[in-house]
Amino acid sequence: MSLRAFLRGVALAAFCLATASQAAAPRPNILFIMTDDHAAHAISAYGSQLNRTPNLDRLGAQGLRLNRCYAVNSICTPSRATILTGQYSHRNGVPVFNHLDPAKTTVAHRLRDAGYYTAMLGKWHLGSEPQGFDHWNILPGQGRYQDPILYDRDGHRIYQGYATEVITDLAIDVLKNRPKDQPFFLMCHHKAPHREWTPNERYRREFASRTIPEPATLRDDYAGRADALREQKQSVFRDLTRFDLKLKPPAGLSAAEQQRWVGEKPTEVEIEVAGRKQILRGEALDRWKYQRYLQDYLACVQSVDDSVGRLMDWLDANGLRDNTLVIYTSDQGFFLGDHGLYDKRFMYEPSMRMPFLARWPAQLKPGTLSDALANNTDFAPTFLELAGAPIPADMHGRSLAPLFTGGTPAGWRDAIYYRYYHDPGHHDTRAHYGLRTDTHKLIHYHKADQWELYDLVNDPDELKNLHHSPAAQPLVADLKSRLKRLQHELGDTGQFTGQLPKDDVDIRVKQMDRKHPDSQL
Ligand SMILES: [Ca+2]
Repeated sequence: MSLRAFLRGVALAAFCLATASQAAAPRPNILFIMTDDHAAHAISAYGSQLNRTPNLDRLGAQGLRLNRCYAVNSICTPSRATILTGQYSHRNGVPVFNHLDPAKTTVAHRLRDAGYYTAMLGKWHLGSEPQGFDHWNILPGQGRYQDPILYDRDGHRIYQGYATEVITDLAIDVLKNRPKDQPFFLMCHHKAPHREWTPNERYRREFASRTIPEPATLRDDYAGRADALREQKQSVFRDLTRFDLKLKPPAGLSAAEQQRWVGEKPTEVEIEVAGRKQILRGEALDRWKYQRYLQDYLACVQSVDDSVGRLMDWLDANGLRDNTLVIYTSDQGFFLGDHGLYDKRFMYEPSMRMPFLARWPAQLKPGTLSDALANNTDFAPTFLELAGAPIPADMHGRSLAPLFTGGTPAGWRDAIYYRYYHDPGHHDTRAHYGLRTDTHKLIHYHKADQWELYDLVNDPDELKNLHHSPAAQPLVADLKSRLKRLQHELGDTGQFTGQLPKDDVDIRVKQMDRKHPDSQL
């Protein structure tokens, strides 16, 4: 059966279910696995030069790999709100780290109404309690890597172990205990590999002895680019703290002094090599910082890869392989030393790009690839279409189901609008917006009124700003007019300033945080 015929069948079955309570056609279960800050270029299926991820590769090889999937506001909380609502930040009301209004209808409500069992596990980070889920058990705020606290409707408890493994165990428990007469929608959200990149002990040791290749743009001098690149505070060489680098405070400091010490950004570090002490400064320290950062980050990714393998194996062993759509993604990308950076927020490819791997043996052929421009507003409409539920008109995204046969369907979107708001925010990243087409990217840092234009075909690393090039002026004019048109179509009138609203976190979440100050929001 073709996907289109299948979807027609699903719609018919949903209609029958609604009218006569008859047995539904086999709508797919949906296991949505999302990590925090896992860049596509740290997955071997996406050509990583840094690590091997055999389970993620298996997931993609058995189904679909989207090569151009993007976050429309590349930061944790807004991306999560976008995924749940199918809307850009200016419509869902979560442009920065403010909370998702619990009165808002999300895709979870809609799937539950369509007959799905809905569950949410792990990192939530939306400042209010999950709504629309039959079951939820979440980390408060960022959560912690070791012995995480999770809480549900009834309270909280500490789970012994490493967060990625704990959340995987909980996901398997949910799958075991779910009602068997309903399809399921399970969001399994890991904390990893978010900063401060604490691996489990096995992978910490394994990666500590590795030398990770440096990216070509690690020492980018930002020549010809906007001031924002010089103003940011997410530089691998300059802004990693002793805490990030896992340096231990000297003996004899008080708790407050220890906290201050680990929060500082060291310009000199003493290490021990083969029993001999050595002081690192300058370029040697820069190289060492990059290695320490990537060793820990990639070691965290390795546990995520194991988790995906365990979940796929469990589905396979329990008769759920064929009709479960397993998706792997991350809330956005991340700079892995690219342009000298370690965070996200910017519209440059390493940060804006999301991995998107999916397996659904009943409908997706192994090795399916698509270069179509997809984004995180599309996820909710995709789930609804597969569930045979209507897609509300106020969702910005469109179902990705037409990409499930590979390639780019006729009439698909030809550009993605992006907007980052949080300014001043963490890492002093300037607010900006822009357009990403198949071949070019236009960025406007509107506060300073500085523009960048990149030719993504000939300059995929985004190093040559062509905005002022005379030859590019017809293209600049065309892209600016397309950008304006897209803002209008999406209804972005620029109403958000990017300031974090004060006290904008639900009171119960706040109380949880007071009880557990180590789980900062
Ligand atoms: Ca994130």
